[in-house]
Amino acid sequence: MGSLMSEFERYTVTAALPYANGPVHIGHLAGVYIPADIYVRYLRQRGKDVIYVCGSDEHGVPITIKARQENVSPQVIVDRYHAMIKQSFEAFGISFDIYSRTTSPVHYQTASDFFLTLYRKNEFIEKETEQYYDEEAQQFLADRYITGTCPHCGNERAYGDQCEKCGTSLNATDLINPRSVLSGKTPVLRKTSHWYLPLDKHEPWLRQWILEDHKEWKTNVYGQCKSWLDLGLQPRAVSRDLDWGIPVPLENAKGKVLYVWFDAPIGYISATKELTPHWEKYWKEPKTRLVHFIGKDNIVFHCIVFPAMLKAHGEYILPDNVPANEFLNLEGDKISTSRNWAVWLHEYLQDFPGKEDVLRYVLTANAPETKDNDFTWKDFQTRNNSELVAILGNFVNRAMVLTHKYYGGVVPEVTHIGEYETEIQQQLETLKSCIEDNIENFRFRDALKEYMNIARLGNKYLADTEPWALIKTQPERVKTILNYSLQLAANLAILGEPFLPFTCKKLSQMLQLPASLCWDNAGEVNILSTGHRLGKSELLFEKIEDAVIEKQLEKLHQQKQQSESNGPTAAPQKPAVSYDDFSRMDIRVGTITHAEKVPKTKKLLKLTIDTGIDQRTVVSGIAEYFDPEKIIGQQVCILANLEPREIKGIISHGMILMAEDKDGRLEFVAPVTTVAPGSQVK
Ligand code: B3M
Ligand code: ZN
Repeated sequence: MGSLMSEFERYTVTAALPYANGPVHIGHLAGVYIPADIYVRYLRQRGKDVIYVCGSDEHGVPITIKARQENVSPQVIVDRYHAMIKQSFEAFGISFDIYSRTTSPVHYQTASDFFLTLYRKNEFIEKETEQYYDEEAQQFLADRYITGTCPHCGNERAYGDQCEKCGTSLNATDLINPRSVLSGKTPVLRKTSHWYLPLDKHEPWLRQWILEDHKEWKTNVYGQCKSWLDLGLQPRAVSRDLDWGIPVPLENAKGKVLYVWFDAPIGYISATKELTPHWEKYWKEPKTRLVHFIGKDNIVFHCIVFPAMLKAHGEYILPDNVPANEFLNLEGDKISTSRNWAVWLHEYLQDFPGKEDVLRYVLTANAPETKDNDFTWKDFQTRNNSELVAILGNFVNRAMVLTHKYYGGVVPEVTHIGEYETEIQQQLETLKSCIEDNIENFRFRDALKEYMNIARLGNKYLADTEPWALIKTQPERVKTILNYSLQLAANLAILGEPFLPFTCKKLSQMLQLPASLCWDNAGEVNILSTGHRLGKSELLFEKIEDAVIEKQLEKLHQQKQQSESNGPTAAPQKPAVSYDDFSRMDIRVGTITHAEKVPKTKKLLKLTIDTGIDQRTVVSGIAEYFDPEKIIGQQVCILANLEPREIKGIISHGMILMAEDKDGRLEFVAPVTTVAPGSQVK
């Protein structure tokens, strides 16, 4: 056993609280919930006192934005997605001891009390700043409620916290032409006052605690903390002007709620309170190991802000480790909810019933532990077919089937222990301790690899000794071979439980293993006693065909296309014009009578238009979209009284009106049925 483990008497394991503003996808599972689940299942198997807590994060702007989009209250949104997320996790065997939510009364109480404790201890500073306020909607605007032009790239739809086009992170006051998402009006700056956690004050001990005392943290985590600390910490506001959240529990705080990142991590504590009356020992005793599993975008909150809150409070332990993962991509592209580029768990469960472990396996084998990683359906298929089916499933199946065939399903005796058997015993011990070491150090991919090596060892043993050939000539030897093979299968059932809980349960039933067996029984070749009767043999995995994979790929691309055509495709409205402005424009229907490419240009066509008043020449930038021959006779709308311009030596007399989508594709604007040339557009 690793020395790490023995220091601690109990474990509090948390997994990041997902926002209840949408369903969960494979990125969530791979980054946070599966690794935490493996760790916790392992600890339980080792008889440790461990709790695994999680719940839905139900406050914050992501929720209110979703609610606005659907025109329902935030409560409707969180109720819907909380139920959905909880169900998906359960179905994948994520074995939380409690899955709570931050709208629970216990959490309201816990978070308010936490705030009050810090307030009374003078751990906050109060500061007045100017923030954007929507006078029509009569409320302060969260960053996501302000759009405007990005000062860096000119994108007209940048948000108050970030421009998604060029990726720059912004302050709302950086935006050119800011507009409120609520009313479309220009917001005004108004004074508002908030409570801040002075992180700068905590910097010295944070530096020591992270950079000196926790050099063992994962490099990505340690590195991010170091750059934050090196930049110098600033006070951070812990309240917001919003109408959705936990009210700031002070008299003079009307309209103010706790900032979502203040209340959410306290959710871990509230969930523990809901779970057990003995919650305090999981949060206050130094012999408890607190471990936060999160994604990389949450590192600063869990390594710097929350620890500062815990320290300021004074009664709590600090996290001993924060094994954050990087991101999982999908088919070479970032997973994105808004672009619907994701494999949603509730859909996977429908499309692949009974294959929960296959996804657990693939996401662990390919986990983004040290760098961003890619999930592809092809890899999913290969790992299923050539690893789960061909290695693990195949080995177990051969051991079971042969035992049923030769010995009526009863474990045969060991007749003689040869060199090969001794070797197997030794390798098994080594592999088991490698699995332990890897799990204890949060290297779950490697742990899974070592686990699969046990099945590889078994396959090799059978292939090398060929019991099906020996049964005629050396029947006594075959008894030993199958006994050892079954012992390996039993080891697979125990040691694989953290990774593949459903499969291992099935395997345990096939082997009729007593429920009392646990981790410490593994690593040995005496789990099954001679004469023990096996259960029925079944296949653990089945092959996944190409057609199934193609269907998923198709679905993925369709999903994305659909979201693109539903998505916000229109450019924002231009400033108002008067009717007079409009009526000065002479727009009429004309017919193209002649068209040719303008030499030495890519985009330009020279058109002759019958406008009903004359035949005139117009140069138009549509050559990339239209073939000159094919547009003769096409009716178009033309702005006839646009001042003539010279383009590439040709006088262009008017402008053809085109419809242009957000990707720059062009289409003629024309009457639905043919009208007389010269008809006016009003
Ligand atoms: N809900 C952010 C996220 O899903 C947030 C995590 C809270 S953990 C206390 O990325
Ligand atoms: Zn930009």
